[in-house]
Amino acid sequence: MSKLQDVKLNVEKGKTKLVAGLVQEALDEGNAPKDILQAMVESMGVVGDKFSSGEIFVPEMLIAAKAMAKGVDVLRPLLAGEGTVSLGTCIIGTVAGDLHDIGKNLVSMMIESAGFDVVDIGVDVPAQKFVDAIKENENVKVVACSALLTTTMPALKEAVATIKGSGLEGFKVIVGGAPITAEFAAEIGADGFAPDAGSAAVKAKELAQ
Ligand code: B1M
Repeated sequence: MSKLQDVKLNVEKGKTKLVAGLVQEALDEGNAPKDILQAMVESMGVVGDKFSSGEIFVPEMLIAAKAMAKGVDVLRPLLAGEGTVSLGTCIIGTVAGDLHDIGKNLVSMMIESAGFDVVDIGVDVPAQKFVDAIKENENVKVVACSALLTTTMPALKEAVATIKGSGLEGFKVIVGGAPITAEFAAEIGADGFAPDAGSAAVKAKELAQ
């Protein structure tokens, strides 16, 4: 079995103690960090499918997420760049009612590597907390809101409306997450949408200029 396959299987099985070491071994074998990340993202797809079919339950999903986080920790220094000039501050969070943070953390990492100072306000973030964070931080250029559940799409809409209705200016709002489409983003008044972490960083840079 290839090391990449090994990483994939152990993330799926939620082997939190093994994954970091296996990711390091996959790197040592010459696999590119982005390919290892992609393998782990695919594992989460398998985990999601198993959850949908009733083969596994929330605790198994949670432990797989923890295993992936261990692997991402090993990749972080390799995926994140060493931006020297700041493009401004990016506030990022997952909207109210939503506890998913792996995707948000990857987006945060890529936006940081694109040259922003990232202020991560976490998960289950009420709309007003995004506004408070914009007020509390200097030079905010981008506000990034993540939503991973179809049931939290209304909370994303509320977050965008609250931020836009706050009267604060000088930044753009980007949105994303598995159930979010460009159409929905436009409909709720977001300035930008990105389907994945890499394109979120490109979009943030584009909008901040
Ligand atoms: Co949940 N969960 N979960 N879950 N979970 C999903 C999302 C689900 C698709 C699984 C399934 O049924 N197949 C499903 C949602 C279905 C739907 O909405 N229609 C689901 C469900 C139902 C639930 C619960 C309701 C289950 C329950 O309790 N009965 C519950 C809700 C809890 C809550 O949030 N209130 C729940 C709980 C959990 C755990 C806590 C156990 C755990 C999360 C742990 C954590 O994040 N720390 C979990 C997990 C792990 C998953 C799956 C398996 C994996 C999510 C993930 O990390 N994916 C997921 C199934 C799946 O994704 N196939 C699932 C990998 C990640 C890299 O991808 O998050 O999509 P993603 O992020 C991508 C893009 O979306 C994008 O870039 C990222 C990287 O490229 N992106 C952005 C994300 N944010 C962005 C922001 C941007 C731009 C792009 O701009 C700002």
